Parts: sequence; structure tokens; C-alpha cells
Amino acid sequence: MFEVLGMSSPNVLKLVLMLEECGFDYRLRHVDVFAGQQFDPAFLAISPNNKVPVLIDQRGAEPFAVFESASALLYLSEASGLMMPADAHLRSRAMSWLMLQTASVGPMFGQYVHFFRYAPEDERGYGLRRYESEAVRILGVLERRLAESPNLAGEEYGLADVATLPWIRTADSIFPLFKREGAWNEFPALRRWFEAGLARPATGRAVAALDALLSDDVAAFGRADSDAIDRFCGRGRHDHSAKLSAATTA
Ligand SMILES: N[C@@H](CCC(=O)N[C@@H](CS)C(=O)NCC(=O)O)C(=O)O
Repeated sequence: MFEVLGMSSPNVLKLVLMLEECGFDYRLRHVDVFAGQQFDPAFLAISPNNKVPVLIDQRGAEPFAVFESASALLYLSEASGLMMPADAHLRSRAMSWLMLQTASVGPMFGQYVHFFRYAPEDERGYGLRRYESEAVRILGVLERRLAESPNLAGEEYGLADVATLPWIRTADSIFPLFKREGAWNEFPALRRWFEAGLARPATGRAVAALDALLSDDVAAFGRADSDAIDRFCGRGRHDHSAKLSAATTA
């Protein structure tokens, strides 16, 4: 049995997709990031970067926790022997696309979400344009790859696809850039891959399971006051750089 600590976000969906693809038993436990539960000492002990998801392997005598979603995907791949090619070159190719997801897709798309959803209206402009530009550039990288290959690492659907699909799902459902008429027409190969990924039975089960956390997130967001949102965004009295300058001028 595995446990996933998380919320209804794309990084959490990665793990649920992988658990479903591998056929592992698992349960989901909600973490209220708007109430700051990711900063609790007990949570930081298993996730030092105060982020969800965390994967907990309950199969041994002692539970074993894995933080960082790509690391958890690799853990599950090793535990199952699935979703990564054995051939060294194919495996390296899969790693490259997995790393591209963790280094570029997630962080750039995530910052884009931050600016259109949380940035104050009068401070939004430059950041929004910067991350929208990056998001479109990265979508183009994925488009070019998927125009020449059925899946990111090659013929087989695998870890890099599982890592990337949740962010394309988020892009499709909430990115302002995809609200523009005909935006998807720019990415036909990406769209073909995305629709094929969504049609997988494991994806259907994973999305249904993750939806169980959506109502918890909506309720958590509804309870959050402006100070709680500031803590979530690391601004206002929760601005980490302000703490640094207070320490250095003392
Ligand atoms: N690189 C991390 C990113 C995880 C991440 O950004 N998690 C978000 C939710 S999707 C989170 O925990 N946010 C709470 C916070 O930043 O305090 C991973 O892939 O696991």
C-alpha cells in the first residue's frame, strides 16, 4: 500500500497516474496548503521543500517517504519494473524528457499560474508576459518532439508522459493563453498525444481519484484569509527575502 499526501494539483496527479498505471494500491491524504500545513515540522521532516506531493511506501516494516514528484515516479518505476525502458539509450532519452518536465514545464507553467491567478493586478504585467512567453516556447518544444515521436521518450508511453500530461491538462483547463481562439491549432501533435493520454483507462481512474481532493481544496481556499494566501505565495509578512534582509542588517 502507498499513500500520497497532496491536493488536486498537477504535480500530485503525476503520482496518482503512475500508481494507476502500475496497478498499486494507494490512498490519498489531503494537505491543506492554504492553511500552511506544508510548513508543519512533521511535514517538513518528510518534505523539506514544503511541497506536495509526498509518496509514502507503507509496504515495509517502516514507512518510507519520497519527496519531489519525479523522484517518486522513479521510485514507483523501480518498484514495479514498469514505465521505463531497459535499453540504456532509450532510458537516457526518457530521463531527458522527464528532466525537462521537472526543470522547465512544471516551474515555468507554475509561475505562469502564479501570475495570472495570484499576482496583484497592478504588479502582474511583466511577470505574466515573461511566463506566458516561456509557456508558449515550451509548448512548442513538446509539439516539435511529438510531431516526430508518438510519445515523449519514443514509441512507448512512459514516465516522461505521466509527468507531463497533468500540466498539459492544467494548461488546457485554466491557462488564459488557451482561451484564445484557435490556440490549440498551433499544437496539433501535442493535442493528439494529450487526447491519447486522457483516453487511457489508468488516466480516467487517476483523474476520478484526484477529483476527490478537489472539494477539499475548494473548501480550504474558501477558509483562507488574505494572510493565509500571502503565506502560500511567500509575500507580505511571509516574504522570505524580507526575513533575509532583516537578518543581514541586524
Ligand atoms: N518540484 C516539486 C513541485 C511541487 C509543487 O510545486 N507543489 C505545490 C502544489 S502543486 C505545493 O506544494 N505548493 C505549496 C507551497 O509551495 O507552499 C515536485 O514536482 O514535487
